[in-house]
Amino acid sequence: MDLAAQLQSLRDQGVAAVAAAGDSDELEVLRVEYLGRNGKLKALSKAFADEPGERKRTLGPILGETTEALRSAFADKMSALSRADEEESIDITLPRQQQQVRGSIHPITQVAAEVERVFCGMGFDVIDGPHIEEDQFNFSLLNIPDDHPARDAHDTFWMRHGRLLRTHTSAVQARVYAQEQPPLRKVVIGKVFRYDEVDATHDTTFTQVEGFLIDRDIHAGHLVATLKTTIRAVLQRDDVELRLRPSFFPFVEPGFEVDVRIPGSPGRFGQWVELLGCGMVHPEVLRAGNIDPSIYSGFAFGLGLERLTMLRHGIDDIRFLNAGDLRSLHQFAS
Ligand code: FA5
Repeated sequence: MDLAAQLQSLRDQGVAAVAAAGDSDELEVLRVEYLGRNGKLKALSKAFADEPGERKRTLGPILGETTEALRSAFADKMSALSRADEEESIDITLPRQQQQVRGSIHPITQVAAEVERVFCGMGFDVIDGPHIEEDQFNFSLLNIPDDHPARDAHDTFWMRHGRLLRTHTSAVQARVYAQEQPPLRKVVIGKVFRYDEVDATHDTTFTQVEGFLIDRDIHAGHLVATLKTTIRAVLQRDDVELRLRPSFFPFVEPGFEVDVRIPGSPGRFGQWVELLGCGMVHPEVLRAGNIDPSIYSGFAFGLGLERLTMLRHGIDDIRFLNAGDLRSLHQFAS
């Protein structure tokens, strides 16, 4: 076969082989075979060099075309293979990406923020206290000595060294009275723990809002006005009714329980619902904190935040709030 025919056949074979290459490894082997330093094209180029001058004029363009055809066949195949590699890196067998679920603020946290906002507006400081409390702050400094029957209503989880999970946020009152002198205006929002039977309005872990104000000439009118302002602002309605019932708490005198009702509301909230305990801080409690009750007086209250949240959103079972069911909680996303 003369050189022109050999070049022709090298071109056809090479272009076909390159087109059939399955991956870049196979292509590299072909590149060495055809275009390498000792490859087939090099061998024919040497044969071309041995041709006489006038044959070179005819064969030159054929050699050029063959070289060009092979090179561009390799270049095209190389880019086709790398495109395919990129496409393959998307694994269509993987499960589709989950839709991004946006979290939302828990309804209790939302109402807590609202309560804080209202109290800050009335000049109260927001403070905190420990969940694991000492007996003296939870009980004895609040006029509940060791043998007092009021302890029975506050059964809780006890730890060593007389520590307990606090049963009410009133413990923070005792802590503040032991450290600070009036005027005092504080609000505490935090978890409390009790051995209570769980039902639609009771849980064993719940949240209380404790507020207290100690100053000169403070009377029950200030207490009632503060409660009305707060409850109506948080529930965002002016028609909420409040009812005070005389009640006993060893750390206040007089003491009250406050029920609320939303007139015309269907179900539980059209009826009176107990929301909080309150009263004028007992002189013994002030004295235990070295605050002189002949100069200062004050009020305190402890409100169930879950119950306030239930009123705010018309939720009729407290267990809903801690059930962690996102489908229901998302209804209250703000
Ligand atoms: C107290 O805890 C007193 N420390 C409140 C207080 C503070 C009185 C300051 C006077 C002065 P009581 O046990 O009633 O009181 O609880 C207060 C409120 O917490 C209740 O009105 C209710 O709204 C809520 N609460 C009480 N027990 C539970 C419970 N098991 N689950 C959910 N909320 C509760």
